[in-house]
Amino acid sequence: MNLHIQQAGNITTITINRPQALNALNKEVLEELAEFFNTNRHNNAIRGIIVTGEGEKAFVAGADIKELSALSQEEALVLSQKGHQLFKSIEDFPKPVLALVNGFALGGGCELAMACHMRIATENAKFGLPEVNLGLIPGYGGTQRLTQLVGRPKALELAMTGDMLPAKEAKELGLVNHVVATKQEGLDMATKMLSKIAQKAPLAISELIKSVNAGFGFEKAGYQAEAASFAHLFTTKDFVEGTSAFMEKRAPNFTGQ
Ligand code: CO8
Repeated sequence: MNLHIQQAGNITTITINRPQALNALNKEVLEELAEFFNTNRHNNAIRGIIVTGEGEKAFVAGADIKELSALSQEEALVLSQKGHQLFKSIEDFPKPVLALVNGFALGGGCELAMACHMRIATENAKFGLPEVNLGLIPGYGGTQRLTQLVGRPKALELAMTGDMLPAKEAKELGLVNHVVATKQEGLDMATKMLSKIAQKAPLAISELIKSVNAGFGFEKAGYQAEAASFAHLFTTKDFVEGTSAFMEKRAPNFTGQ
């Protein structure tokens, strides 16, 4: 198991537990998350969920780059579409899902945090979509959700530069709800907020989530375009160069091929 799942009263905490790879999302993590969110959609014992990463250094440092580097275009398309479905099932989950972002939330990690309904970040958290450093673009809905959250110019700036955004700046942009000093403080705040929501009418909360999401059009072309472009880039030399450079711990030399 790559997920550590704890139940305290009616609140469930899911901790992604691959600290040796900064909690990067490999296929197993994605499958375990899908299993949890599909199985517990109608579980009345759960009234709120906290998603976090093991340790203090990373929430999730992205998709697992070693795994990505071996994928074909077809496999990348399938994985991206599966990721879209999983992240949509989190976004549409009928109970509040809150990301407690403790450190790096990069690439797929930032995309996971953005698919949650709310985000609390520790002061050391850093958000970013650095896929361009690998010759890629975000493949788990980041082009759509970052744009929804911070607007087109800032989303394009962040995704084109690959820069990391510190927690306080992320809050100023509306990417983060609250910034706290420590992970424990974040857990306390998240628990308090979810406990308050748990006292409201559950059907009203689920209809609220449904209504807010209905305005954002998952069925529109953006997600499909993202998956197609993401997969197309797997056929390029720059993708091979970008992922090789990461694994060899050196700067990439891109040629536009
Ligand atoms: N995947 C796999 N392993 C990783 C990842 C990752 N994303 N991030 C870190 N690791 C590993 C490192 O390789 C290293 O392993 P080892 O000790 O065996 O060398 C270990 O974690 C610790 O990392 P570092 O030594 O690099 O730690 P630093 O403190 O020096 O740096 C950083 C921390 C800045 C976070 C750095 O690790 C980094 O840049 N990581 C990659 C970030 C990134 O590019 N993320 C985006 C990935 S692409 C993506 O998410 C696409 C999403 C869409 C997917 C759709 C799928 C179809």
